[in-house]
Amino acid sequence: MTKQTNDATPVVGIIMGSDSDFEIMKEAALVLDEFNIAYQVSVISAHRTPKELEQYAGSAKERGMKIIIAGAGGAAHLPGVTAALTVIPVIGVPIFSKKLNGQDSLYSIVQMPAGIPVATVGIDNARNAALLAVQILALSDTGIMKDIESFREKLADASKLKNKKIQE
Ligand code: RP5
Repeated sequence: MTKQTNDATPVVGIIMGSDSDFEIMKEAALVLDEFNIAYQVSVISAHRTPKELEQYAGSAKERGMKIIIAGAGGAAHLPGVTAALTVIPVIGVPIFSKKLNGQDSLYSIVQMPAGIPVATVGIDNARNAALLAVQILALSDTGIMKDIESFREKLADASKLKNKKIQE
């Protein structure tokens, strides 16, 4: 399954090992929508469709992609194998698993060998993965930088408001 959200060349690839990961991974897409960043969503598995992954990750840079967000659960090799096949940054999202509560996913993604990093967020935290992607893109785009700065201001204001309510 591949879904491209708009006509612009996708700069972020959102991939996941199974369509069962979609409920979590769609959070990343929603964040990128908020920041008007073009992305492509695909289900690709390191185990079930390794040749497709090789093709996808191997051509990502040439296709204009700048960051890949990869979510997987259990024996979660997708982010690591993707990182091995490309030099663009890969952000891994460990997906909650029924048997080991996502700890298997987290450890599989975070324990990469030296030389092939995967920036790993918390279990099911696809939202943070997308925000990190936005921050990386902001380094070379002043418009995105302004947007992320204003997002942070709103976050701080909301927190101050909650604090005020507690004090009252
Ligand atoms: C992983 O196995 C996927 O990323 C998913 O989190 C998990 C279970 O996949 P399904 O059996 O639901 O397809 O590869």
